[in-house]
Amino acid sequence: MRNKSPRHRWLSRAFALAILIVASVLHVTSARAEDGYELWLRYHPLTAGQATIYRIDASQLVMGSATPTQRVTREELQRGLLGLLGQAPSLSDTVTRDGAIIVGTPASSPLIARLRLDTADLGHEGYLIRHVNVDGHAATVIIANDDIGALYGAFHFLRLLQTDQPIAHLDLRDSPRVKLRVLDHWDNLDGSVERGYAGTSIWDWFKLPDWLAPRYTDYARANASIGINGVVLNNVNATPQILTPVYLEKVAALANVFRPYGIRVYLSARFSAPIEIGGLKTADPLDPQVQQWWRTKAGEIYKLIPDFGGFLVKANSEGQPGPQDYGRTHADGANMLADALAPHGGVVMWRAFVYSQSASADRAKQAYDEFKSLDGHFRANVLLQVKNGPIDFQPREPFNPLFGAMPKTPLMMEFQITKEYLGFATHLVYLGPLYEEVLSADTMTHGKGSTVAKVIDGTLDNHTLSGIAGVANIGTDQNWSGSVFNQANWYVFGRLAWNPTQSSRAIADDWVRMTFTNDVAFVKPVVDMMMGSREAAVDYMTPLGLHHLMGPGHHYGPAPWDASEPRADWRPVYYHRADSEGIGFDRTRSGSDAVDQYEPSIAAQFNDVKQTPEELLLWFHHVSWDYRMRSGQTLWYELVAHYTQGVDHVMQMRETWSRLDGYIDTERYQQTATFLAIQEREAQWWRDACIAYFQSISGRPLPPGFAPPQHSLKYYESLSFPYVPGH
Ligand code: BDP
Repeated sequence: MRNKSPRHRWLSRAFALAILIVASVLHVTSARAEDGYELWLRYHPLTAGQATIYRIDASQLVMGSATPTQRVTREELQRGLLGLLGQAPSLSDTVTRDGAIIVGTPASSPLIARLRLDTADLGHEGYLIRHVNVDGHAATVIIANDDIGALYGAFHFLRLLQTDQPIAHLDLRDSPRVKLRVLDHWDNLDGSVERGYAGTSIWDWFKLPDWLAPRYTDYARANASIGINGVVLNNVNATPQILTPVYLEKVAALANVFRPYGIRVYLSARFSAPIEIGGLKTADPLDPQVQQWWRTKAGEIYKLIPDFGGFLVKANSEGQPGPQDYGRTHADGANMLADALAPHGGVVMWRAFVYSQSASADRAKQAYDEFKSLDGHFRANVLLQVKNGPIDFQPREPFNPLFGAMPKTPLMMEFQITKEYLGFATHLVYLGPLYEEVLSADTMTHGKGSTVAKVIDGTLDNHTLSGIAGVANIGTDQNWSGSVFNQANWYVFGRLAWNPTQSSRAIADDWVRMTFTNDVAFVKPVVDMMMGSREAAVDYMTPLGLHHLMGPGHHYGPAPWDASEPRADWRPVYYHRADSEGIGFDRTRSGSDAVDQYEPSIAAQFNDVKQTPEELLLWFHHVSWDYRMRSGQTLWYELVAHYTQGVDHVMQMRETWSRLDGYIDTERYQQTATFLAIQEREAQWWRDACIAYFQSISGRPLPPGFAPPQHSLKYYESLSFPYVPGH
């Protein structure tokens, strides 16, 4: 701790007192109605009941407003300080009293330059926040090398206030570890959102470019507050129209709104666009006319959007066109687009989520099989975007074996934020632990400690280009994400994208405080509830390494019996392989040998049923129903126990929530209570349907002490859902 002069101490106390008085005058009950629109940027008065002493005189804000980013930074601080402390700060060029907040860059502010603080390690987006003395006055500075860093710093500072942190002696510096921190919107031009459960698309394409909904600005604020610096506006199952002049004008209008917030726009590009909107006969990446078409298109885009980010491409996957249609490789396709973008500084995010038209022996192996050998064949401005697991955003998957296996290629993580496989809008499932589990997984490819986080932040193989993407859960719902708790998944994604080594619990703690209240009697149980929620979903949906048991097409609810899909590898029965003897997908050396896509020591572990973590048992092994688990119980017993435990956990979450009535506004409280009731009912449905089905296969009696399913298997099989959202 720094030494403080007696005068300074006296002043600090005086401010503390002053602010406490203001705060107590402004004290309002937390029980006002809210609709969730403000997200975590909820600058409501900090209550006098809190123990914090706000040693800050918010009445003086010393900062410039010469650039758009400086202006939005100033607006955000004014809005935040007014809301939180009840005082509108005055703007000033000089520090005339203690407690001022000084914001800017050494280049834009002589005052900041004079402080000579070391900003060398902050890079373009980093910042430092520090308690300093300026002309005899105590002040807080938020300094960066570029305006955008100062905006990020301002949001960090506001977060400290919002979460009740001491701010009197700040000395912190932070900068992002990952370069591209991107939200992927699976939004269609007709306003629908693929796998969207929060209303329709927030992009009002029809009224763009003229009408710029205020929501676009709030969206940009929210993203900037957690460090997101890129957005892909349209679905990976892309229509070529987005690349036509009419739509590019609209895209440019959105880019203009986002630019001050440090956010670049990207587009999903349909590989066959040269045919569909270019009038060419082919989209062959080696055809000079095709190459020229993309170069011209890139030039056209950059004329409108000079900081355009680049293209995201889903090629030769689930029926999408791609280079393989012409006998070319994924590298040929990606490089052709990369060459068109390179002169303008754009990148290609090429997806590794591919699988061929004809179902293979093990779909889990396909991405690795297709891409591993292409390592070293991509241009420098190509990132390979890899889903976290080898199948498809399931409640639990082992990490994708491509992580660590392509050292010469920057691998970009793709997480799903929208809960396509985790209960849509209504289930309370905090995805922080899922993301953290994947990011902290050790690939072992460069010895111990070769975590997935180090692969994607580029440090493991010295890549300067790095990225992480999350499939957005945002729509026109007033609360943006379909439920208040789903906002936490957007939030934690951004925070982990900034620094993938953070703890998801600490992030949940921040989110709860910012979103609801700092009252620990509320914060603690809610954070606990969030932290346990993902494991609960794994338990009531797909315990012990099971996966892909959901309803066909729409993915709502359980359907482990389903064999209706046209492709074998879209059917649950393909994945669980239950028969009278046992259950699970044999991916060992005597099965599909997917284990050998991992580094040898990990492969050996997964290959050995005794060494495989039980949470992934049925992912890698087909075992007998009577297989002895570590608990000494049979697999059949443990399966039923896990399904039951999942439902019990949801009951506990409801119970916890029922004790928290009165801590927050009625609106958000009630909606969460109702959604938890839906979740409990659906968790019970998952459990009962899966147990009924697996019992019909295993022929085993229900272990004693467990309730039988509420309905017959026939009943569960008879349910059909023609109008599920997001499909
Ligand atoms: C699957 C979704 C599908 C997406 C696909 C993808 O069900 O809607 O198009 O992922 O990521 O999980 O391309």
